[in-house]
Amino acid sequence: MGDDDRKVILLGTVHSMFAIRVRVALAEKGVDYEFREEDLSNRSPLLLKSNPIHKKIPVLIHNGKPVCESLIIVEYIDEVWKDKSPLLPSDPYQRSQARFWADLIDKKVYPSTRKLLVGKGEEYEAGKKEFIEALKLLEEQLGDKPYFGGDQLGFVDVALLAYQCWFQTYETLGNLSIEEHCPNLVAWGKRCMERDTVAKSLADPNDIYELVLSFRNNLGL
Ligand code: GS8
Repeated sequence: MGDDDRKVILLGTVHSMFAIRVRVALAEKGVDYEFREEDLSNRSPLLLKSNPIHKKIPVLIHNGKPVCESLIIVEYIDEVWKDKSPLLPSDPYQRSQARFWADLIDKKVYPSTRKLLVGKGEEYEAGKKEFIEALKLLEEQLGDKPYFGGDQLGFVDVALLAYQCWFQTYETLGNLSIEEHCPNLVAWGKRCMERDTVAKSLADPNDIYELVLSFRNNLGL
C-alpha cells in the first residue's frame, strides 16, 4: 500500500453542499483527511477513475477505495468510525426515518433551489414556492428539538446543514425570508453553527452568493 492508499481523501469543491455533508461528518467523527479541490470544468483523472459512472463530487477515498454519493458516504463514515458521535440511530425504525428525511431533502429541497437560482418566470416562482414548502415540512419535523437527531446532531442534520451556507443566497435571489416561514429552522442553523465541526466545514455565504451571481451571469440571467 502506498501512502495515498492509507489516507482518507475527499474529492470535492469548497462550495458544494454535497461535499459539505461529508466534511461535517468527518469533522464530527474527528477524522483527519486530505481535501482535494476539484475543478469541475477539468476533472482530475482520479475523480474520473473513482466515480466513472456519475463523474461527480464528492468522492471519499478510504484505504484506496472510492465511495460515491454524499448520503452513502455519510453512512459509510458513520459505520467505519462508529465509536464517536453516532449519526444514525441504532433503532432500525428510527434509522429508516432518518434516511427518509435525508432523502426528502434531496428530492424536494435540491430541485426547488435549482429552479429558484436559475429558473425564469413560472419556473422561478414554482421554485420559490416549492423551496418554502419543503422547508416547512422540515420545520415541522424538527419541532422543538434542538437537532433533527434529537439532543444530538445526526444524519438529517448533516444532510440539511450543507444548505445552511446557501440560505442567504436563496433569500436574496428569491426575495424571501426563511425566518418568516421557518423560525425553528433558522434557530437550528444558528445552533449548529456554534459547533466548531460545523463552522469549519461550511463555506462562506458571501462567496457562494458571488459564485452564483457569476454563474447566472454566464447563463445570461
Ligand atoms: C449529487 C452530487 C452532485 O450533484 C450526491 O453526492 O449526493 N447525488 C449526488 N455534485 C455536483 C457538484 S455539487 O453541485 C457535481 O459534481 N456536478 C458536476 C456535474 O454535474 O457534472
